Amino acid sequence: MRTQVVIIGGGPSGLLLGQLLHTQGIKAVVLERKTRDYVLSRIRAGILERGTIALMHEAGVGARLEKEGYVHDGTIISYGDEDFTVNFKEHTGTSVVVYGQTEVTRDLYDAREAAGLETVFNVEQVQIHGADTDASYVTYEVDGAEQRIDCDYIAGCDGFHGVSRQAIPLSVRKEYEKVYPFGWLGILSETPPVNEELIYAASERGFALCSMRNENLSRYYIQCSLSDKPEDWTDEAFWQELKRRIPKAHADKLVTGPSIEKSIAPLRSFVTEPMRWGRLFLCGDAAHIVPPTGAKGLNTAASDIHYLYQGLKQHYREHDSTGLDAYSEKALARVWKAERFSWWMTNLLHRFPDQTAFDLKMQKADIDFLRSNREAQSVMAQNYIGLPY
Ligand code: FAS
Ligand code: PHB
Repeated sequence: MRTQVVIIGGGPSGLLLGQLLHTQGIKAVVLERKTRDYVLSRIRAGILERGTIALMHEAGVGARLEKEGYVHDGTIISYGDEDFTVNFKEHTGTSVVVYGQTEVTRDLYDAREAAGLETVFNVEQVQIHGADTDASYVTYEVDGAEQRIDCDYIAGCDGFHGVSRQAIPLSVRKEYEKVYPFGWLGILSETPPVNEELIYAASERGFALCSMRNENLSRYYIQCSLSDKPEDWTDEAFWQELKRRIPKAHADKLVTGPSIEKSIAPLRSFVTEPMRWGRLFLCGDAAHIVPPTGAKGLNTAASDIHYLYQGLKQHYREHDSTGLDAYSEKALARVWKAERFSWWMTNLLHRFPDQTAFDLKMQKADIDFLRSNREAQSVMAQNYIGLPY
């Protein structure tokens, strides 16, 4: 079999690229290790930047997002019992939209199936061959039978634990990593959100985040120890701890209920350079990871896809490969700014086990400066709504 682009990974990165390429008649096959339902069962990102929203429309899958997404003009930041609002729209003229990654992925799968585009599920033993030659191809197994797809290009959209990044030789690849000494315990509950907009809460007991998916589906997180397991936390224990970390005025309004999903995500900052090796292009979590504090994971995957899509479109339509040649440098320039913002928000709002009394004073001074300084709030707003592509 032969195609123009093999996309390894049927998460948001791979599906968005596949849909964008389809609008240009560029052929692509998506190889996914799991099933569609398994991919959709993952509860992950919740906030879409303006650039991601524009790409969803460009891919022809923005209708439900327009109808069901919740426009948020700003967010609350709290410290103990005090809180203040950072108004993105006031500072930038732009908002963000709350629309879960699950729904983004669902819309993309629905569109892919409606267009009759090929997705191979339950693939195993995916291997990349000849990426640094003019004869690249991918082999994989389905039901024990080996298959081969010859292709012009390979998009490695297979996430942090995929095979694509490993296909780049260690002599070529340089990795940067910071592992945070805590995780996020997240729950989903069929309860009304405690507040119309998000609450990012710093407290002496640690970080908490109040988010949502719709008017009767709330998403909450609390910073937890890396040694914690979801089963260590009863729902009641979670709710009590969340109430201790958010301002009393909000805690008193919190509607609790049974969790319908409970998971712990470790936090890390990670980047691999370069994001291209020959005919292989890394996109999204295959190339970089951010702590979810800045809501940048999914949105930075989207900007990678924008750059790669533009490069492939230019190559196939104009026989011009300058976009592809510039991909890694352009994508990394924006990736590192997202890494910085996510690292900054994580340091601003979380309790670190080795913080000294002086460190805590610096953290509090940082939050007080953000509260009282318009320019500081404008800088946060520009990063949160998404820096330009
Ligand atoms: P993904 O990991 O989503 O998708 C990769 C796909 O490749 C998967 O479907 C996988 O099954 C498949 N795959 C892997 N290996 C393969 C192989 N060898 N062959 C074929 N397929 C293979 N971001 C936020 O902005 N906010 C959040 O709150 C947030 N929470 C998160 C919580 C968790 C637990 C995790 C892990 C991430 C979270 N993220 C969050 C980040 C997340 O949203 C990612 O940025 C986003 O999923 C990136 O999408 P992809 O690059 O498509 O990678
Ligand atoms: C979410 O709703 O899951 C969410 C929102 C904002 C973040 C992280 C996660 O920064």
